[in-house]
Amino acid sequence: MNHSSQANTQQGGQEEAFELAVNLLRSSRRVAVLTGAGVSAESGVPTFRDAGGLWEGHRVEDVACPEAFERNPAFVWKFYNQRRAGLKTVLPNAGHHALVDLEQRLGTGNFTLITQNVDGLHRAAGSVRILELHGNLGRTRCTGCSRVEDRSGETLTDLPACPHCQSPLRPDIVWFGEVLPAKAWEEAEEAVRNCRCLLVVGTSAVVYPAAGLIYLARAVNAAVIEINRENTPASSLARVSLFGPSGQILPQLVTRLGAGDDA
Ligand code: BJW
Ligand code: ZN
Repeated sequence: MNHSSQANTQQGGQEEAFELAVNLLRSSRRVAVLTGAGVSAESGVPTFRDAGGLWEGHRVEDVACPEAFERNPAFVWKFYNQRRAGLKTVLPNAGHHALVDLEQRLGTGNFTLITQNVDGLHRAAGSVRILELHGNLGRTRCTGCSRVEDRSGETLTDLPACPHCQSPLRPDIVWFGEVLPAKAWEEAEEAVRNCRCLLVVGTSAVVYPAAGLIYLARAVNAAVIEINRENTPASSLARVSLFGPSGQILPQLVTRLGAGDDA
């Protein structure tokens, strides 16, 4: 694909980039969105790699894995319990709300929100068609009987046991080396295969297979629009890049999209 029409650099061109992004969205009946931790940053949820890529002194890849949980489940649960507690006080931001507006504008049948986030903020904002690729921190999964339960809002111990079979519980999230939930992944691939435009928001685009969806979009000739504070591996695949915090860029984009309605 020829990139001569690629718009915006960090130096300038934001106005032109908005215009192109609005035109691409207007001419796309089906839109898919891939979000990452950056979309929740303005809600106060920490991202993974912005703060030096460390997770309590370790690389996230070394700790967010089943081996770490087997080695020291209490240590891992302590970390996730802190994050679960943090989620009790966070609220969706203007970026999450703008994606709700976008879904309502396009109609849920033409819109799929694919998220790598485990914080549940898209649902809290009111998005309907959401595919959670990496699970949800509010849920637990039993390592014995495999039951998945919504325990959001509850305080769990650092070694919680299944109320049904007493086996250790784990967070219902996807660690490195684990497969993504099959249904969510299949539906994500299908949504991207069928979309005309993929909006990639607040992700470093380094974790696979999620990042592979951006390549899939290009393979089916869908236009990629990236919203991020900085360049990522997705930038070179994007038809247009909008630089800045998604809590500001997304509402501007969706407002501009609506502004043409009366014209
Ligand atoms: C803002 C902003 C603002 C900040 N506004 N923007 C090649 C192909 C396939 C797989 C692999 C491969 N190479 C390696 C793999 C394996 C691995 C992988 O991808 N590793 C890479 C790191 C190299 N993948 C896996 O293991 C996956 N499973 C798998 O492949 O299964 C198949 C298989 C199994 C067994 C054997 C063989 C194959 C599973 C991946 C699971 C990822 N899980 C995590 C942790 C979840 C639990 C938890 O929450 O603790 O998911 S890792 C972590 O990264 C989390 C995130 O969802 C994910 C992505 O991070 P994200 O969202 O992009 O956040 P950041 O922090 O990286 O970036 C934030 C961005 O926001 C930045 O760009 C900022 O600039 C921006 N930003 N403020 C806008 N206000
Ligand atoms: Zn159980």
